[in-house]
Amino acid sequence: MKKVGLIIAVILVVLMMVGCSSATEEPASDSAAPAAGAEKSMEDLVVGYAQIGAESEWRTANTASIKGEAENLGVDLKFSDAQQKQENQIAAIRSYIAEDVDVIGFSPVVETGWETVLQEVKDAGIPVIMVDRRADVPRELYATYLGSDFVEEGKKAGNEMNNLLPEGGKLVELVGTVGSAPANDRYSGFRETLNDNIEIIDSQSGDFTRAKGKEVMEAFLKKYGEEITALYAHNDDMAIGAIQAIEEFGLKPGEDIKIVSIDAVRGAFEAMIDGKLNVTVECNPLLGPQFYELALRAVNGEELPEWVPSEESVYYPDNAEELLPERQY
Ligand code: GYE
Repeated sequence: MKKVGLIIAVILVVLMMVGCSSATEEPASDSAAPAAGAEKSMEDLVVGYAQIGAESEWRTANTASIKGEAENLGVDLKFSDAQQKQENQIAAIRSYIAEDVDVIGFSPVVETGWETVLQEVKDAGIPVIMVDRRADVPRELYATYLGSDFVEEGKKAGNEMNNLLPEGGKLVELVGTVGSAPANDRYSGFRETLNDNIEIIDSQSGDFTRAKGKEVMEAFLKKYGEEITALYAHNDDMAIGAIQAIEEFGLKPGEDIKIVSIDAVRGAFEAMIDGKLNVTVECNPLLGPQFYELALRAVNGEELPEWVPSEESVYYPDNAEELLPERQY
């Protein structure tokens, strides 16, 4: 037995030496990179994209950017809509592994529960780019994350609320999809900057949709009535749904109840022009161009940063009318 072991060890050492010497003949490059001259271009790329759903104006703009840019660049895009369900996204990712795409992009609907499928993607040698939302997974399971600083957005929303309610007040909160990165971070960022004289009297999920936002706001109004002086909504769609509920209740949104939301979609600009929304904090959905650039770099073996943040601003009613025509989403 000892002899067999020795022979195997010798064979292994010889194999390793052969491996090393042939590696030194090649140009110095990352072992995952294709050999020089074999670099892929945009037209070669086959991309699998597991989208969350179509829950908001933001998401519609995001999908249009991902699809539109694939067409512009000549990328072969396989696109799926998971209707806000994690299991559908996991199934889509598995189908992209089976199709052996070059790269997979996805926006994890919630932060947890992705290790198993992302390990399968890694084992298949396919780079993964998380777009818009992040998953809570070890660094080696993804190439990069492209998206917003949701904590920062929450902090900005808190500051804006402080400006609107210098004397303090009673606030209700419409939280995004439970367990999603933007809901978690917009929740905590807001609390970091909000003044102590503003009391958060209730906080419930509206799942980032107009319909749910309206329904939950109706329940808040039924419970607290005119006690409510402010609303913080984690996205514009929920705020727009809530505005309807407030009007139906007989109060004036933007006046009786001050409203701050996030995204800066066209619907928010229209609401600001009508005086029904006080502030919207921008979250940029036009991630297509940056996504394909990163995808190509990942496929060609480049090491990418852990996070590529998108640039964002804050908008007010004063110049909403002037800015609306320039808005792309
Ligand atoms: O704010 C919301 C959407 O993940 C940043 O998802 C995105 C959020 C966006 O449904 O409108």
